[in-house]
Parts: sequence; C-alpha cells; structure tokens
Amino acid sequence: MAAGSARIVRYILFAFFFLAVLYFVSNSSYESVQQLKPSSFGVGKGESTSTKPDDVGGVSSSWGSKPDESITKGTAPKPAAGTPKQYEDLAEAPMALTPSDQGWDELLGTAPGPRMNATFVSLARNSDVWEIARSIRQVEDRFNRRYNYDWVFLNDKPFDATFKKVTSSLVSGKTHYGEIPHEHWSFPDHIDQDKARKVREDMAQRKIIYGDSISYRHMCRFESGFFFRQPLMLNYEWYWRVEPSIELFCDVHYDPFRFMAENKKKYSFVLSLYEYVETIPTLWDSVKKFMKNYPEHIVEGNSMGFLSDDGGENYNHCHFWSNFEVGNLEWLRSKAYVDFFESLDLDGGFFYERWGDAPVHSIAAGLLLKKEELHFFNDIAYYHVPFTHCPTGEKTRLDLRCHCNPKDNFDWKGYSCTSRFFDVNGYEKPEGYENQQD
Ligand SMILES: Nc1nc2c(ncn2[C@@H]2O[C@H](COP(=O)(O)OP(=O)(O)O)[C@@H](O)[C@H]2O)c(=O)[nH]1
Ligand SMILES: [Mg+2]
Repeated sequence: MAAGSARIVRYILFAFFFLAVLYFVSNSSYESVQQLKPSSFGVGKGESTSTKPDDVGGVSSSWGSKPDESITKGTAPKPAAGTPKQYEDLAEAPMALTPSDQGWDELLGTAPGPRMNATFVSLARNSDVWEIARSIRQVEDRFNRRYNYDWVFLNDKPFDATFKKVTSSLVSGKTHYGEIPHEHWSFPDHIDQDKARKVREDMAQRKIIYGDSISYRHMCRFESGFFFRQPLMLNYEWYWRVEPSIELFCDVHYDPFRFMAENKKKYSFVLSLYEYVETIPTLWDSVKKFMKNYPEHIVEGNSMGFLSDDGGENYNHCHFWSNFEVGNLEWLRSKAYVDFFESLDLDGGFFYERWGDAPVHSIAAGLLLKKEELHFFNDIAYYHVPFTHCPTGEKTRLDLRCHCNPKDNFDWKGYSCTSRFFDVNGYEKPEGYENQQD
C-alpha cells in the first residue's frame, strides 16, 4: 500500500516536471515571436534615433528670431551611395524586421551623386499636421527617400510635440522647426489699422476669398519677404516649398536642386494662372514705382512679356503658383529682391488690399532675373486644390510611373499662363498639347 502510493507520488512529480519543461520551452519561443511585433520595437525613427530637439540651438542672425529646434536622425548610419545591396546567396540576405536590424535602410537605396545645399520648407500650423504628413509622404515616396534632403518647418506659434514627432518620422533627412518672430508676422507700424479693417469688412461683403482674413495677409507678407531670411533658412542655398495636401503624381528621377544649379536657374514653377484682380488693384502701380526708383535692379532680357501685353504699362495678372517653388535663396536674399519687397511693403497693399506672395514672387522673377533663369518643370507632376499639372506626352507619363489623369492637366487650358511662358521664351510646346486645351 505504502509502496503503491509512493509510486503514484513519483508519477505526479514526474508529470509536474514534464509540464514545467513544456511550459518553459513554449514560453521562450513565444517571446522570440513577440519581438517581431511592431509594437515591441518602438518604430518611429523620431523616437528611437532622434537627438532631443533642444540638442541643437538656434543660429544667430542679424534679422533675429526665437531659437529654432532641430531633430537629427541619430545613430543609425545613412546607407552608402548607390543602389540597394544585392546578395548573391539570397539565403544570406538579412530579413530586416526592425529598424535596428542590419539591412533595414538598404531597402530604400540612396541616389548616387553630389547633394546641393538645399532644403524643403513648409509653413504650417499645428492643426495642419495630417495634411502636411500626406504631402511629405508623397514627396518622400516619389523623390526624397533616395536623396534625404532636410526639411524646415516654420510656424507663427511653437510647434507641438505631435507635429514634430509625426513629421520627423516621415522625413528621411534632418528636420528643423522654427518659430517666426513677431515682427515678421504682424502689422508694421506704418499700417493704418482702421483703414485695413475697413478693407477687410468690404472684402468680406464682396465675398473675396480670404478677403476678411488677417492671418492670411500675414502669411502672404511672410512668404513674400521673410521666409528666406529665417535663421534656419540662412544655412541653405536652395529651397523647395511644400504645402499641406499637395500631391506628386510621378517619380522624380533626378535631383531638381542639382538641375537648377547646373543649368543656372534661379526660380521654377509647375502651374501658372491669372490672379484675382480684386486682390491686387494697385500692385502694378507699386511695381512701376519700384522700376522708376530702382532701374538698376531691372535686368536686361527679363520676362516682361510674360507679365504684360503692352510693354509694362499694365499687368496681365499672370503669375507662377507659388505653393510649389524650387528656387535659389541667395537670389531672394539679394539687395535687388529685398529692395523690391521693402518698396512694396511700404505701399501697404498686403493689408490695404490682399496681395498674394504668388504675384509678388512672380513679378520679381519676371523683372529681376533673366528669362533663361526661370524654369518650368514639366516632369514634376503636381496637384494643389483645384489645379493639376500632369505632364503632356504619354511616354513621359509612363516612364515616370505617373498616376495623374492627363485630362486634368491645366497647362494648356484658357485660364493657365503656361502657354504664354512658352511663347515668350520661344519654346516648342510638347506633342499633344492641342488636345488638352479644353
Ligand atoms: N503657421 C501658419 N501657417 C499658415 C497660416 N495660414 C496659412 N498657413 C500656411 O501657409 C500656406 C498657405 O496657406 P493655405 O491655407 O494653403 O492657402 P492657399 O493655398 O492660398 O489656399 C500653407 O503652407 C499653410 O499651412 C497661419 O495662420 N499660421
Ligand atoms: Mg495651400
């Protein structure tokens, strides 16, 4: 009896031991599977590899501004130039499941060749975060994932943690965040506040788009005269402006910054159109005053023919749409451009009317640059509500893996000025343009 129950106890102990071993084995293999789940590796390059925003101080400047912040992609080395590494024995190719695994970045590949001293730049509010995220994702997928250019974000208020976290996780280059100083986003002393308010009330009644908005006017004045001289922007020679909710429809196979530099271009566009007359009734009078006071800044061989149909007497309202721009910052910082902006600013039309930065930049590009210094990027396909630039020519669209509908292309329609740009420069229009005129 006693021997029998001892045997049963031995059986029970053995069964316990067996179950314990089974539990240990299954539990440790569960943990190794667990490691592959995204939630356990803190994805978000911002979190895992960024230095803290306050690691990088502001750049001092005679124009002055609040300290800016930068987020630098940290410890993970950038992939070497060239195409992604190929493994002859595929069994040896690492399967990179987490950002810290070997080979994670090789999937992106990096374009060979030099880099320009260039940055993307976006003016945005914290509430724009998801719209700018969509834009960044498209710019990265179609171009920047292979070039890793930096991105500067500017705001009249401090950027919040969500904005910084989301945008820095999407940009493949370094991200920098700058707060615009009050004097670049407020009424200058010479503006009569009462007069400006009456204009806004009148424009609201006439239902002029953004006619009653103060912040839109600060935005237009800032983009016209100050974005290029923010401390963070002083570090760069070239910029590409990106707004929230834009789309890029085709692959960008080469570096537009390098194209601009090597072809001596200073300003570029993808869409052009006529400005709402109600927003700029006296802009051309101010421009004529500037031309009279500063004849030395008006270059020979300029694009007056794009801006005026009667040799400069009247403005035809053609302008390049400035929500897309690739341009040269040294030009905007030049005495010629700054004199132009300051002369216009003194006349007060940013507040007594509603001058947009698009006609201001365009008129400057048209008069202060030689016409060969302007460039139309046919191969950068772009959308900003409500207009699309979709390259003319099926071969171009297929080669660039475009996903825009050619019927939406605005270039050759009646309200576009791009046809005029071609005529003024003596460029031949691309094959098939006649079929896209309406
Ligand atoms: N920080 C900041 N950015 C602004 C403000 N208003 C407009 N923006 C930015 O200025 C640019 C133009 O504004 P948007 O609303 O797109 O004007 P639209 O394209 O002319 O209709 C965008 O990049 C906006 O994010 C503002 O009050 N504060
Ligand atoms: Mg916009």
